[in-house]
Amino acid sequence: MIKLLTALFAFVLLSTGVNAEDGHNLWLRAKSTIPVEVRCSKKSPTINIAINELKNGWQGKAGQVIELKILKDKLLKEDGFRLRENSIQAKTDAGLLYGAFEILRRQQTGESLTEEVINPSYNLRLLNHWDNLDGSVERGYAGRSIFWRGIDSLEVSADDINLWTEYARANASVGINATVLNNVNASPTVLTTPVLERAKAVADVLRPYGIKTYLAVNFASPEVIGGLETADPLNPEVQAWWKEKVKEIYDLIPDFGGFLVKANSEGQPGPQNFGRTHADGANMMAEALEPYNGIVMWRAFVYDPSDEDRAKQAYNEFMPLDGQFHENVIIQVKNGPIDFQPREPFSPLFGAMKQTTVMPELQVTMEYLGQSVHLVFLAPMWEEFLKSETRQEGVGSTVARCTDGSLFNQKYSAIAGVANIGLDANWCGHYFAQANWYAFGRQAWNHSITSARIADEWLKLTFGPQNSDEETSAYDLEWNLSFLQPVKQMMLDSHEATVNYMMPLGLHHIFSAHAHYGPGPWWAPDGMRPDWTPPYYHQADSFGIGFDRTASGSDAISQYRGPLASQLADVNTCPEAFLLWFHHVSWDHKMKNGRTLWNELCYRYDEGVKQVREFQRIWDKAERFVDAERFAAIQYKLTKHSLDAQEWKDACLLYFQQFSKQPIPYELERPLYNLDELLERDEQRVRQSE
Ligand code: GCW
Repeated sequence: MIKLLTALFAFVLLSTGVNAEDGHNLWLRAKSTIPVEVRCSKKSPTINIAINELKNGWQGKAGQVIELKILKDKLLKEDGFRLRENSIQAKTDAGLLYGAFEILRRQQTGESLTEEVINPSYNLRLLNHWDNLDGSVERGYAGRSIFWRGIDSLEVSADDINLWTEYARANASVGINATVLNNVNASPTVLTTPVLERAKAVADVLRPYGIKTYLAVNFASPEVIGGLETADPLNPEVQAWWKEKVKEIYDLIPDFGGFLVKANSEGQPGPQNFGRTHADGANMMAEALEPYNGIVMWRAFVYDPSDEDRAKQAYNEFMPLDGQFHENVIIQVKNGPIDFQPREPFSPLFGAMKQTTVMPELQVTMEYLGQSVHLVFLAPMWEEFLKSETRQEGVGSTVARCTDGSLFNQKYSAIAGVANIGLDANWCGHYFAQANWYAFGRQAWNHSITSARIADEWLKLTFGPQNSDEETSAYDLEWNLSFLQPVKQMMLDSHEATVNYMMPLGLHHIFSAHAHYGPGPWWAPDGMRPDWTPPYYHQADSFGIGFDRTASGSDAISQYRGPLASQLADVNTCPEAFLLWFHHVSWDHKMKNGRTLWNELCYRYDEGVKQVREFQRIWDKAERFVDAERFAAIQYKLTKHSLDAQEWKDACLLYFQQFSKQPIPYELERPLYNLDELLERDEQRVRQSE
């Protein structure tokens, strides 16, 4: 009987090629491997890891000898490497590790290996964890923190070490080399000695994987935990306090990276509390860190409930300070001028601050994109952003080139992603959200890589057949055609689909309440800050819809460079994807395809819903290629995703229809909900969350 069962089991395995998986191995699933000999004359913990990865993952020629070599080479940047058939050469140990992961990825994805030099686009490729010391994660949708579980629970367990090692390995495999362990809404407690000791334990695990540790700090720390009467950056006692604290950190973590600071933003303390500027505050910290080569990443995410358009405020605040920051200060700017919306134009600070190092901040966790429920591949959104033409230094001065050091003379170049990682077995809440962690790493390493290539790699590594036997080549072919191609297309379409059913044509921030999940174009409780309510952003009225950011409105367009500004300012040349971001447009405005704005809006929302229904179909057809566990979980989420898309469409169209007073084009599907029902449902949700 047992024999029979085993045979049956083996048959099922062979015929489907899929084992049950919980996703914990990410894109690093175990593969059948082939022996290889790896040589290196230098020894180090990092090189050991590289050697072991090659030995445990080799799928190239049997019996091949690979040589790892450290050498000086003008063509190689710090973490870069040169690949040859029989060797990996690099300037640093980490470079060898990245080279090892590159070879293995190519073997597993079937990409060829020619001799080439591969350098990273940014020196600093970091994750920002919004993890609180109590173990909760702000805007986290994948369980609790992997680093913290409360200040009464700071001892380090063997499980911690295992998990941090897996985390480090996953990051190194995509080139991420830095991490901020805690929330930008930082508790001052993070700088107390017991907490720093736990940070040291994390740093010790991450170090061999080439990853440096950073902390987010609270500007008021000298007052709150240091017992000083002030945190004024120009006060000598405050300066001495920071120097002392920095020394304590470096005694524990000799390669500590530096600080990330959210100051004078959303209620956080900052130098302005003492009548000082952001430059005064950042420079004071930079001076403390400078002797150790540490850096300060100072966030530009600032806005107040004033009469000024929120989209303009970061630029207004920071542009006058250009040139005043120390060399080891980097201004961290969110990709768009508002806040990680499904689609935003790039922030005008990119390329404009020419004497200051500026780094993009992307959000990997999907606060505004369906969280861990919707299936959204973010690479196309980031690709669009990185390729945006700022026109600051003529054609070709894309955001990528304005930040990677190729246009401006800068010592550091950096890019950050707000992590989507938690204690969930699959790390990210949604299996497809793993692709966004992967994509962030790949784009930070190579900002010119296409989203299609990233999706291709990720799908092969995450869902591909694990067995490379000759006999299974028919299966591989089938897999390529019937799984890889359609599922890849689904990923590539998923961001645009989300924009369609949530906020097409430049609409933004029309979420209900502070959960930032469901639709709430109506949401504006009495007494709420207007810039936290959707009507502030969509401005719908009987004439039309959209935020007038031209010279007759808030004039935010003037913050963009000449030729781009004039293109955006003209309603006829402004890209339609940003139409309602920059213009208040009449319901009857003629779109490029001849439809009226109202009709086009209806078509877009409808299209978004149809796209998600198509994703369900694609996934159902993929069933035979995926293990039951992952298949069912994704299928389940897609059902909810579809329902949500429908709700978004009905809520927005029925609400805006009160202003347009026009019918939804009759050829389109009718709403399935009515507005009162949706309002009632929303109210209930808001009440529950309070
Ligand atoms: O996107 C908003 C979030 C806040 C976040 C803030 C920020 C960490 O809603 O939760 O706070 O941005 O980026 O500082």
